[in-house]
Amino acid sequence: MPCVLVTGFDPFGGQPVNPSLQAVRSLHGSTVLGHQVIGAELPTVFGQSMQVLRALLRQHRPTLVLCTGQAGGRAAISLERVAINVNDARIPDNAGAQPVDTPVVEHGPAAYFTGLPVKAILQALLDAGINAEVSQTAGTFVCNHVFYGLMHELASNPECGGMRGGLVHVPWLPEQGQPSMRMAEVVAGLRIAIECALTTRHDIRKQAGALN
Ligand code: PCA
Repeated sequence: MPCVLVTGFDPFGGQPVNPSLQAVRSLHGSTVLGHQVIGAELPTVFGQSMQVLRALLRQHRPTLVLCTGQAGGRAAISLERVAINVNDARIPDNAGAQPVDTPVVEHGPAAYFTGLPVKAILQALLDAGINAEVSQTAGTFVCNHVFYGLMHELASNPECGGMRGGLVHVPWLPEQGQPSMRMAEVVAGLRIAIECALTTRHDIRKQAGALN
């Protein structure tokens, strides 16, 4: 059976939980449109997160890769449009490293666009009544690091030919503070994002505001 790889991060920055990891655990083992969903945990650590992700790509050879992470302060599922070649950490990662103004990939391109059809996913999520937005920045911490690393891998590693992927941020859970989204809604939203990505080859072109 073809598979979809969905990753989440371990808790970081003093938070007791990470909703991305909880959502991924809940999706693990399910089937979406004939694809088995493999949920996996990435460490919130520069460098090591990419080593784990590369090993997962080699092991599972997924059709689609959906990386997810927590974005405190955001109220909506954020469909990230662009990954940039910068590590610039405001806080230490879970191994104590805090790189400032270093490239994710030495001599790599400045940025990669997502491989996900973000406008089509936005429309599908809003149609389902789930708060969603297209985001123009995934930040410069470990999520952007993994997002850029994933897109670089998909673009440059022949073993990853035909794979598509990208990253989405999810809000805090209600118990972490506000703004927040309930876990059931996050999981439903990620499932819709997977379905839409699997069935949409070419993204729709519509101004985000016109989709509300
Ligand atoms: N969010 C962080 C890293 C891990 C996570 O879940 C980020 O947005 O970079």
